Amino acid sequence: MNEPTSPAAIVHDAPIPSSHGDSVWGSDYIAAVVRELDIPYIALVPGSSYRGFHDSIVNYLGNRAPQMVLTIHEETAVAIAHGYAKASERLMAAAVHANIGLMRAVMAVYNAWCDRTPLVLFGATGPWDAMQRRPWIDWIHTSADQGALIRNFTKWDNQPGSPEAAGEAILRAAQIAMTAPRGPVYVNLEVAMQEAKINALPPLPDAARYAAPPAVQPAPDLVTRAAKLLSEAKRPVIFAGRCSRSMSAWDARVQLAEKLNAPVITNIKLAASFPTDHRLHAATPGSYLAPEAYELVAGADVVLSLDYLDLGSALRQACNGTPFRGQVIQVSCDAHNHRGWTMDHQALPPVDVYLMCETDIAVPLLLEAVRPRSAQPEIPQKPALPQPPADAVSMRGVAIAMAAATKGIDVCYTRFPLGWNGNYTHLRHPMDYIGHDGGAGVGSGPGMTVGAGLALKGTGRLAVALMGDGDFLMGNTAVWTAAHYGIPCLMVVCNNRSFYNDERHQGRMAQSRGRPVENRWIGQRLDQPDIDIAGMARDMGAVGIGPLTEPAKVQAAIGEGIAAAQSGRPCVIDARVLPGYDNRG
Ligand SMILES: Cc1ncc(C[n+]2csc(CCOP(=O)(O)OP(=O)(O)O)c2C)c(N)n1
Ligand SMILES: [Mg+2]
Repeated sequence: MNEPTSPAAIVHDAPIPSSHGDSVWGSDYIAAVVRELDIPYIALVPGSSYRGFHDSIVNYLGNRAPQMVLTIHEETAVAIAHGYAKASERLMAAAVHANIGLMRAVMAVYNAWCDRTPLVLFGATGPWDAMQRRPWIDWIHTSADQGALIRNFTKWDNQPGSPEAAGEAILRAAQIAMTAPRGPVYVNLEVAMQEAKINALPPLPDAARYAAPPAVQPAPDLVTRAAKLLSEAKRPVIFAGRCSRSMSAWDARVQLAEKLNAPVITNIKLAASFPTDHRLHAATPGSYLAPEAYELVAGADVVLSLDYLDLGSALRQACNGTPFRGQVIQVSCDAHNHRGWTMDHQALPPVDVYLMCETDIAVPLLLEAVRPRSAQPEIPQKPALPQPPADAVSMRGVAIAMAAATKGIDVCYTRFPLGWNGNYTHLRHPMDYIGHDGGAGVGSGPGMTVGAGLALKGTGRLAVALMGDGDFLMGNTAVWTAAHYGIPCLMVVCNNRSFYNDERHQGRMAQSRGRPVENRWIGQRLDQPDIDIAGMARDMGAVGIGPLTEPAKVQAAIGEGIAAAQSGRPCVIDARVLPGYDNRG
């Protein structure tokens, strides 16, 4: 699954053939340009602001390339495109209606932005010419500068004034989205422009001439300097951050770590970047630097960051707030996306050698240039894993059951719940895990899982999510989309019947203020009545299993869920886990 593959067929909502005659409309040209870009799917919630574009996809393109993927929430539409891109490294599109549809999509766009994931979002606005507006509705669904809603966290947006300009805008949008650091872009199609009859289809562009540029290469003298530092280091440490899903790039990272005998630290918010059971994998993958790695990092004389997430804070954390004294080699082009509205650039790390390129490009050059180091590092001991309770379902119990039920099966994890211990699952392949959602916007789990399932259909690898009940419930209607199109995926809901993360916050707040910790559940618990998550899944056409309350039944249930998903049906398992986190104190 390293190279782009042709998408496997999903259930096709096939239109009856439409005879085009001689008449064409603006949106026909727009749809035809989208087809040139080889965007396989467009996830959407419909709306009259883009009824012209919608008609062109169905009746001009025949609902193929792109094929519509209907969703019930705009956040889901964008999350599907986000998950699809993460699992395939291909561009997918989404479409949302007017200003209101865009308002619904906003959080998912922010997630994709923070996650440096490309997608093209199409939107529309009512007629800009006030004389053409229908009473009432066109007035409330027309905004000046609609793109402003998401401009602070998109790479580019545009409201083209003609079909030809829209064609150019779409080419530019795709090019920018796919240029590293990647991200979402927005093209807003004004309704009258879509619906205007045009005399003839303008010539279609040769999309290959508008592709993203080749990856930037680092200056050779910087590679030499970085290699010298690493070769001569006494205690080097590698932070493996944002990397691609390529197997050859994965192998090069492993070879570099082995040649240098350098410990490697990974982050659970990011996709798999290094085998977690390798002798050099140094610490529990978490959202924050694991305490067992503090000494290792604080004592490092050279740190190599492969576009690590929040390197600055990890170094500060390790050094207990004092300045990090080693040399830092940063491989990252992320600063091209750093702007003022959101602080998603994270803390500013000190850097001595800065290779401003993608990690996949720098690693093979460094591998070639470094001298082998034979000194064996001292790898910190990862904490022992807890025993699961025998009388109740727990996150630990689910992890053990999952490992047993997936033995010999290629799985792509699309989500781990917040309380997951990074040592519960070994990641041994770049496709074993696509990372979190980037913006920590709860509710992205189901949509991203369905998007990954769509990308993985027919590849032999199954999209599997372990997610919180809050995450599932906020984005649950993605299950219907998966059921409708026959998209294989398994969602195991670690259902503690609470927004438990925030119970912990309320507990700490109460403690610090000397107030009753016992009240921390108020305004947090999702019980009385308990929500029948498996029933919800069944009602949307998926296989629903549970609620599971007996530990002995979890493994068989997961096995059943995998079999259902492998047969093309999405499955949701409601595992009633005890509240509690296994990754933090
Ligand atoms: C859109 C959004 N709203 C609120 C939050 C704050 N928040 C962070 S975690 C969390 C609870 C998530 O619940 P669940 O998925 O069940 O996981 P649990 O906390 O129970 O482990 C909330 C509400 C958020 N991150 N995103
Ligand atoms: Mg919960």
